[in-house]
Amino acid sequence: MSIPAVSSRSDVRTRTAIAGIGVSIPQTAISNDELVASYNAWAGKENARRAARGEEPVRESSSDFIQHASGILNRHVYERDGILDPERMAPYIPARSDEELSVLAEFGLSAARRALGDAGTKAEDIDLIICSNSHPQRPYPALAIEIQQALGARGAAFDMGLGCSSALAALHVATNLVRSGAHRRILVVVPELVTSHLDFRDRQTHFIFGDAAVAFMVEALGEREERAGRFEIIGTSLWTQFSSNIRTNFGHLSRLAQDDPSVLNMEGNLIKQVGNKVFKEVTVAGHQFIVDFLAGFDHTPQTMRRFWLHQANARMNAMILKLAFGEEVGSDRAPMVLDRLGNTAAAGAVIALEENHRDMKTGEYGLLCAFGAGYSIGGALLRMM
Ligand code: CO8
Repeated sequence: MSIPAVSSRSDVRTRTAIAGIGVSIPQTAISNDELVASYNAWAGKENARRAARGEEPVRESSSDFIQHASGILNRHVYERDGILDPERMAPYIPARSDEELSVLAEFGLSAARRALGDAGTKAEDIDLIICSNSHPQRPYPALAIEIQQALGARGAAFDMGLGCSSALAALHVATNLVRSGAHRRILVVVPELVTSHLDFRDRQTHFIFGDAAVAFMVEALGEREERAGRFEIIGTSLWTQFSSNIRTNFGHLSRLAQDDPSVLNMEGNLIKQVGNKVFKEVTVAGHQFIVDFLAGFDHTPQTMRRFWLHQANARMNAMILKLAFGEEVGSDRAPMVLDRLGNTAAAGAVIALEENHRDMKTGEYGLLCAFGAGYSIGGALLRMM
């Protein structure tokens, strides 16, 4: 896998800052033991059916494996009962009418309002909203426009996405739109209801994901303006290379591939991955991206006070940092939220940032970096003002 030189510093025009961050985590949670018990109950019934047909049985899942392989102990979910019901193995989220606020708009708004509060900004002062996530609710109307209307923001709004790098991709776009002078204040909203798209009957992936929404405000800074406790965005970058190792095929064409296009069969249309290949490839690509990206700003991993990395797998992050640093890096330098929240897709790195920055001193640097399907990697170099 080749990682071409990442874009380095551009001609700095308008300076930019992350003016506020909001996080919304559902209250209900599922432990590894609960998840494994429901999977194994389903597997028991499934294997009785398979035995009757002379088919290979599915293997049981285990909490020990999950904890050892991923570092995940628990995940928070939008709706828990349906997931744990071996007859259903999916959250139950009732349909809403077109007149009601849609589920993902509501979820995103809960984080957006917190980001506005944190930034001390009124909705009418936002001039662009970008909704960016790995599991969008629908193609149109854009969820961002629904959020814009619910907040009472002016200007425009649009949706975009780049797998688990969606928040970083939107930060890259927003930063450069503010830098160029096209917009002054952009709200990025990232609602990740990943359990809606997860196959809880797939032993490889059933334990990985949780739900969370985040939002953050990207704002123009004056030429010499410093805002204590906020981050200046020094630079951002994206890298992509096509891979089907993490993939979902769900889309409008899914129904047409079936004999009866009026009934949607989700078989083959949920999240799937070749986990061990992804693991190997992201460790190489991730550490190289980090080293090259920072070098573009005359920085090294050693000059970073903190790393807020994508929260997919604790072992994976440890390995990426060991390759980048040449030594083990502790949790103070690279905090994890994955143990209690699971992989919350594009929200994870931003949650790590929100929870772990208040002790940073003026002038210290940190790297926000996400890895995702695509493959994709996004990075942002931040300086505490
Ligand atoms: N319970 C018990 N045993 C299990 C289970 C389970 N639930 N699942 C698998 N096993 C068994 C397997 O059957 C196998 O046993 P055997 O050798 O007897 O056949 C053994 O465990 C090992 O299987 P794997 O090799 O599949 O397991 P891993 O050690 O690789 O762990 C993980 C699986 C945790 C999924 C791991 O591969 C992983 O985390 N991979 C990284 C991918 C990832 O993080 N995915 C998350 C979603 S994608 C994402 O967030 C971004 C990824 C970044 C991509 C960007 C690239 C540049």
